[in-house]
Amino acid sequence: MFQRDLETLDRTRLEALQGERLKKTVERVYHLVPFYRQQLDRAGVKPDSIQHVDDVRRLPFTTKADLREQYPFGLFAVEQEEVARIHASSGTRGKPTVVGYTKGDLERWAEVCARAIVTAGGRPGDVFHNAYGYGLFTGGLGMHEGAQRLGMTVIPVSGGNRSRQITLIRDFQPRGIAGTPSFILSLGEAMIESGHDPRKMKLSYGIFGAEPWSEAMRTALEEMWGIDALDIYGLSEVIGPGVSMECREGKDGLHIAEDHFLAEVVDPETGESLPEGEAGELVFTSLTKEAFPVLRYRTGDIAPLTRERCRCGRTHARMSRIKGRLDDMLIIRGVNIFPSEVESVVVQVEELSPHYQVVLTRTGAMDGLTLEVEVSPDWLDRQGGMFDPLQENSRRLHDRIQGRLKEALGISAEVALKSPRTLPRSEGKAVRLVDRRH
Ligand code: DLL
Repeated sequence: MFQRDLETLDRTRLEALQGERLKKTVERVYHLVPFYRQQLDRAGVKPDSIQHVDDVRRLPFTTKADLREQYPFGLFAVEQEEVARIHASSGTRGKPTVVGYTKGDLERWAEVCARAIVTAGGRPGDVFHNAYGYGLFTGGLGMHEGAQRLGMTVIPVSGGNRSRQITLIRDFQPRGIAGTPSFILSLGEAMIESGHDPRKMKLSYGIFGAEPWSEAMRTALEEMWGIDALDIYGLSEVIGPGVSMECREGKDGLHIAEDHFLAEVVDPETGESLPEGEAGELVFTSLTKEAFPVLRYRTGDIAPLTRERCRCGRTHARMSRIKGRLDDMLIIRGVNIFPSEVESVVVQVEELSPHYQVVLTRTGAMDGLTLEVEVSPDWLDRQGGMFDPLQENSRRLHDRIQGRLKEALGISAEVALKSPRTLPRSEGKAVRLVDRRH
């Protein structure tokens, strides 16, 4: 472990530490951020009434909309001169959200990322291929500084340019690789196409996140690369990558860095706290941030939490793999569906490549769903090399997938089989959902 004392702190002491830090955070934002003072006053919460970690439940929520309204620097708790770095979300769903870090924040961020890398099996001295995008996105620089802090040899390759990445992996033989699961999958595919075997590289572990992915995708990535594939979670508003990380020993949920981030799960509709083990919206309160503290930030991400002891010895609570984002949840004829549930079906059908998009359509007043997915090059070769959707084997495959989707999701979805390499490949976060209703 990178910080054994902190990562295995017994829960009574951990909660006492969280309580202390929570109190300081609330005091800090009350005095330094007018928005939070107003929110706390409105909720009738006096900072000195915060005594215990459970008092977090009395605090008002903060939402993405609040962040947008305070664009760009309204929620910063330090003067601009003290902000050492700015990151921002891409703003694909509206105005970008901007976050800031003091020097101290950057150090703590590097620490939680170093922790995460060790949790995945990384060691000082490893060559580390970092294929998260560098720039305003937190993935590249966040993991970079964590790896550096750990004492690794970092390759800051960023996303994109597959052929260059393949050369670097072959020449430098990294032990660890990091990137979005969809990009690393397409990288492996490109490597195989260029006549090289990803399994023959020295890679031993992969740190994959920044987008939802499934257990079936884990198996596919592990088999493709001959590695252990581990899940990392985070969001810019809370810090970036390093909020939680799955351990190599357990591969069963992601340990939250609870000494820095206080996690809750609430009912997305009512905001009520949910009991341990029940899936709901993750909510985080930062406990050590200076420039951009957040109180009860509603992530929109759906997962349950558990405090059950993990075999790796870490005492920090675990969240499960993220099922999906609330904004990506589809309601088709009354049934709730996340694109990641579709992925589980796709990855398990041998005749398909794990490249897919879920397309929302509307006929009249009815919403419908079409799965666009590529057939695998191997399967196509066996059919004679030309893809013909009307050919009997194609039709049979089509019907089989439709049946599986119905079983797995409980609704009838359209299936559109595609030739290999016709759907867009991701350079970073994959676009799984395409809305063609309008
Ligand atoms: O994606 C931070 C990050 C970088 C995490 C690298 C992991 C690795 P944002 O761009 O602000 O930050 O996007 C945050 O991405 O609210 C989730 O919806 C989604 N997300 C992040 N990690 C995972 C994951 C980074 N492991 C948003 N599984 C979050 C599922 C994830 N979704």
